[in-house]
Amino acid sequence: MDENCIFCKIVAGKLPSAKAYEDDKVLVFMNLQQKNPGHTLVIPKVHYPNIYEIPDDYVSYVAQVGARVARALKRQFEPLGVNLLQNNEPAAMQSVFHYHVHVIPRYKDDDLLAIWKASASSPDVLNANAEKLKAGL
Ligand code: DGP
Repeated sequence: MDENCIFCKIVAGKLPSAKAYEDDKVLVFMNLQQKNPGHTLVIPKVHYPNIYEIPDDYVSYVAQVGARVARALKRQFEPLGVNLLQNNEPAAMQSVFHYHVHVIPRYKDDDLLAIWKASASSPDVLNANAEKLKAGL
């Protein structure tokens, strides 16, 4: 637990949250700003700041619960789509530095997450970037 972390305080019950699920490893609760109705956060109960620090098996478990949440949101809220979004560092829109996955119901023209407007890159660029990544895996 990080005593300055807002999500650790939610896990500890020191701050209120609208919980939908919890077990010994994760907590699922409503995001404060409901970008669309049902906008949910899945967090590990242990404090890890971001994807760089959380262990692989914990990432897997949070992802499994995220998948369950996505299917349940689809059934219960009947959105046209669902995004799972995980931000790391301020440049990537992270504002709370406790690992979390957003699960966001989506609707046509809801104007959220208007990203990936870039045009297609050349095969040379794609191959060079794949090689650069490969060297680090
Ligand atoms: P991110 O940008 O990925 O770090 O998103 C963090 C989200 O956390 C942000 O959309 C709002 C949400 N949030 C911040 N403080 C609280 C809180 O006290 N309660 C709840 N439920 N959500 C919070």
